[in-house]
Amino acid sequence: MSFTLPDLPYAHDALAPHMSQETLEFHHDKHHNAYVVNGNKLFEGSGLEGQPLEEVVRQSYGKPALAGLFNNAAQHWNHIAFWQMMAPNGGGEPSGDLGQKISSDFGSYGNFREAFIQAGMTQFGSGWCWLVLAGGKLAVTKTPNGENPLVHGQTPLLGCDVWEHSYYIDFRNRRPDYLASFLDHLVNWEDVVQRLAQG
Ligand code: MN3
Repeated sequence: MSFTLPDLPYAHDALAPHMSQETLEFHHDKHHNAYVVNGNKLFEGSGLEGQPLEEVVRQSYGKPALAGLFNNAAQHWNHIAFWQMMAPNGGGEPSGDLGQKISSDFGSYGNFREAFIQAGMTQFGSGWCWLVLAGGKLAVTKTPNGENPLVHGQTPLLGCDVWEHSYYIDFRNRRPDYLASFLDHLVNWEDVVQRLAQG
C-alpha cells in the first residue's frame, strides 16, 4: 500500500470563520500532502510495506532507522483523523452517554475543556493535545511533533493540531484562542462517539 491524500470531508470554506478556507488550503492541500509524498518516499525498503497505516505508525515508533517514516506516517494518521474530528456547526458540550462519561471522568465538561486547552497551550513547540480512552477512563494528554496516543496504547478520541501551521493564519500567535474556538465551534462529537464505541 501507499499513502494517499484523502479529500476533506467538507468544503474548504465549510469551517469558516472558525477555521478559514486559506488555512485548510495550506494545511490540507500542502502540509498534509507533504506528509503523504514524503512518507511514500520512505516506505520503500522499510519492511512495513503492505501494513495498514496504524501498524506502520506503531511499528516504526522509537526505531531510529525508521524515524523519518514514523514522523510522516504518524502525521498522515493524525491529519486524516483531525479532518474527521471537525465539522461545520460543531463544538460545545456533548450530550448523551459521551457527555455523561466526560462529567463522570473529569468532574464536569468545564473541567475537561480547561484541561484540554491547558494541554494544548503547554505543548512546547509543535505537537498535539488529545482526549483519549486509557484503561476504560477518559484522559487528556499531549504529544510532541507527530507522536500520537496509538504508540502509547491509548485510543485517540479527539485531537487538536497545535503546530503553528494549524492556527497562524487565523489566530496568529493566539494558540489559546484557537484551542477554545476548536472546542466551542469545530469538534465533531459524533466522530468522537464512534471512536469511543470502537475503543
Ligand atoms: Mn498539521
